[in-house]
Amino acid sequence: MAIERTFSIIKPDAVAKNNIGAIYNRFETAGLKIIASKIVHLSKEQAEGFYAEHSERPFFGALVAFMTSGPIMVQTLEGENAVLAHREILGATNPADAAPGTIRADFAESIDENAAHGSDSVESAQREVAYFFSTEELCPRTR
Ligand code: IDP
Repeated sequence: MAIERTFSIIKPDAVAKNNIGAIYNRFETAGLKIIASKIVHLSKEQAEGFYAEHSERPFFGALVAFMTSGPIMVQTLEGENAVLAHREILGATNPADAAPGTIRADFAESIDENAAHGSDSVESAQREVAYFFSTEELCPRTR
């Protein structure tokens, strides 16, 4: 099993509903370790940059408006096969399709406001971690 890092966002809807702790509990129960964490309120430019790959999609404007509508929690998670392990506990993009017991099934209302983000590959994770955290801010577990 490879030890990987992945990037996670608790989106404005879940932060507004005070679900940060409940979602962190899901990470820790799944064996994912939080090695960096902060609360931030994205600017329009930051949100557009983060989601640049979706810039031609019809929902891009709504996605940027939502992601800048309030604070988000961003974190780097570390663990065995962390990218896939995190995506599994996150559930499908549309909460209506998300498996019971997943974060999006339990905390999200709609595909537009779906509670959380998780990197979809090791390569995406590297880019996304670096978008928010410097190397000095990452605190790997030594015990
Ligand atoms: P993911 O977050 O599950 O990786 P992506 O396809 O990368 O899904 O889409 C990024 C985000 O864009 C989604 O989490 C969701 O908030 C939003 N999104 C994706 N598809 C749609 C859609 O069809 N309508 C509205 N928003 C969407």
